[in-house]
Amino acid sequence: LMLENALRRGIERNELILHYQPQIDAASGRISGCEALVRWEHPDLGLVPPAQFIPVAEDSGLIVPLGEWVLREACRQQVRWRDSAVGNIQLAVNISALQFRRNDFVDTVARALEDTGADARCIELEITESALMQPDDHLIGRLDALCALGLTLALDDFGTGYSSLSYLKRLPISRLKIDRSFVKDLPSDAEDAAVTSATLSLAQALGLDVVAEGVETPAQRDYLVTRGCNALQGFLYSRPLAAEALEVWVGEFE
Ligand code: G
Ligand code: G
Ligand code: MN
Ligand code: NA
Repeated sequence: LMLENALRRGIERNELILHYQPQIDAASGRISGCEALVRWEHPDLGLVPPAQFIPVAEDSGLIVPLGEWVLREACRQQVRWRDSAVGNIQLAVNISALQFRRNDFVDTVARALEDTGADARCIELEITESALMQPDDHLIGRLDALCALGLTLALDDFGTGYSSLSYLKRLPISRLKIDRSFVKDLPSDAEDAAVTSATLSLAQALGLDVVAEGVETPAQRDYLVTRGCNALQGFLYSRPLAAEALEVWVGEFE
């Protein structure tokens, strides 16, 4: 409860910040986008990682205002960057199941786009596989409504749930994100290699792009790219960076 109250105050006092982790387009070798990852700059505790406060935010319902702030800040950053050297890159925003299941979610997203003037085509919402486990027509209608706003959808943590082929086919998603746990022991671990290869074949068959997270070594990258992975994210390129640091990184990487 102490952490919950501190977090509530932290949100009000503007103590949240976003860091951005670059995603590299496999074909061009250039930055194609970033994943926005929230951090909490606590006045006494310093930089608190999301693993320590996202669960609290989810249990308390604070994830709703927190998630709305994250979405709006990512939209504002898209606007700031599009006329800079960083350019019109895509920003991916994590959406919690609790946010997505609210009836006002599509309106909240529409207002964020409208108020900030962000280019919807440069905003991607990452929804976890587990949040879409049993998608009924109502939830699929909600996904369709989000797509109608012009943004794109990615299925996060792919492989950790139990997606079936028929289920994937019904979802209006553009990308799968291979969970970092499957990338970690590539290429030597036979099971992880099987899961990632199968995911890449499945995605190709369904016309979906794939981004792999947790890419740390050239061997992991080569394994993934050889099998058709479209984009790569991980410490091999960069850890998540504050906006100004990302600008410097882009200048040095190009
Ligand atoms: O940045 P880091 O790798 O420490 O993130 C840890 C976890 O916190 C990740 O699983 C990530 O999905 C989650 N996370 C980070 N930022 C957000 C956010 O803005 N919203 C939600 N719902 N989860 C986030
Ligand atoms: O939501 P998710 O946990 O998938 O978000 C990405 C998390 O993974 C962040 O906490 C980020 O700091 C972390 N991360 C990003 N790239 C790497 C990587 O290459 N290796 C490892 N071990 N962690 C990473
Ligand atoms: Mn994510
Ligand atoms: Na993830």
